[in-house]
Amino acid sequence: MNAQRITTLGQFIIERQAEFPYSKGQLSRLLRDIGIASKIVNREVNKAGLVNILGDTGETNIQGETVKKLDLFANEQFKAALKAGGECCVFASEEDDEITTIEGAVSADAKYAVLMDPLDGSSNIDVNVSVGTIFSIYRRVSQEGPGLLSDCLQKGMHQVAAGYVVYGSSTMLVYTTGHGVNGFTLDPSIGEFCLSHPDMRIPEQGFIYSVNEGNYIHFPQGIKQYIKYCQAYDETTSRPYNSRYIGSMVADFHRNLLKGGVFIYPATGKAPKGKLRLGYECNPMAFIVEQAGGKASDGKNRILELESTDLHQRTPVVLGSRRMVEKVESFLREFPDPGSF
Ligand code: P6P
Repeated sequence: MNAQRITTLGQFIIERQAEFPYSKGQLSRLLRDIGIASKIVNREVNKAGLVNILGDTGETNIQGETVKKLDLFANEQFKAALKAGGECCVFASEEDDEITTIEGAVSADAKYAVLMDPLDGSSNIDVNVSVGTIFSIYRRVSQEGPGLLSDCLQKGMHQVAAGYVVYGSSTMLVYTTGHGVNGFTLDPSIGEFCLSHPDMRIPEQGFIYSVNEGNYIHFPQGIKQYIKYCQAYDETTSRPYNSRYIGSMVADFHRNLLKGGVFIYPATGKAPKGKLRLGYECNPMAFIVEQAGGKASDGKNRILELESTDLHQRTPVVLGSRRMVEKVESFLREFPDPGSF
């Protein structure tokens, strides 16, 4: 019996190297570095209950959120991998108030800026629900030497690569370099991410909506109306839809990418500009979903065209199956809130 051909992440990256005619392999090496760090983080996530990295550090990050020990561990792992890899000149993270400039010889010709949410959905860590890592990669715009904040504050349309790792029933790494989306599942027996989901496409229409309905009272009128639309009975459009919300963006996004669906985090009373961050959550996921045939907006404007003015800037977000995002946008137009969007 022919052994099924296994394509590891490393092999795939090298095979696709030709997509970057001007690159001498730096982006490939950068993606490899992220893949390696993900495997280390995965090892700790999978035994979080067994070692003393559960629970809180007692610190809070710039978001005012309690920092879980695994958050800190993941942040340090990715930062160390990027520093050692030598291809990254500046690193920005949900866990760090400011950018980390990477200096010294290794970054003499490092030409990439990396933005990252090292462990998204961390509130789920202690209850054994899937969490994830999200990364976004830009070519630097500053000239040379250590990277600058301006390298991290670029429009999402200028990303050269984006991806996520979902630490769930299996661990998967999904990424794009602007030539489609490919998914790799970690095979623990060989310690390699193996190509399992080539050329991923999100269904144009799905039947899952993902939103924290606990915030319903604070939602814009158009979002309230859309939720009622999803819950109404209509056989011709297979409604009511299923409501699925894990509270971990990577897990919610990944399910919707595979099955079709729409993820919505609108402006709320507690988060008047939305909760999710443009730089290291919405832009990378928007790049991926568009490359998979879907759509991503703030309810009106394309996410990838939003101006990035602050490292931890928040935005409302609607992303997933193209027709579902367009339906949400139509409700927001039909039921405008004064001053929203
Ligand atoms: P809420 C996790 O903290 C996160 O940043 C995303 O992963 C997730 O989608 C969202 O916040 C959940 O927020 O307010 O619904 O608990």
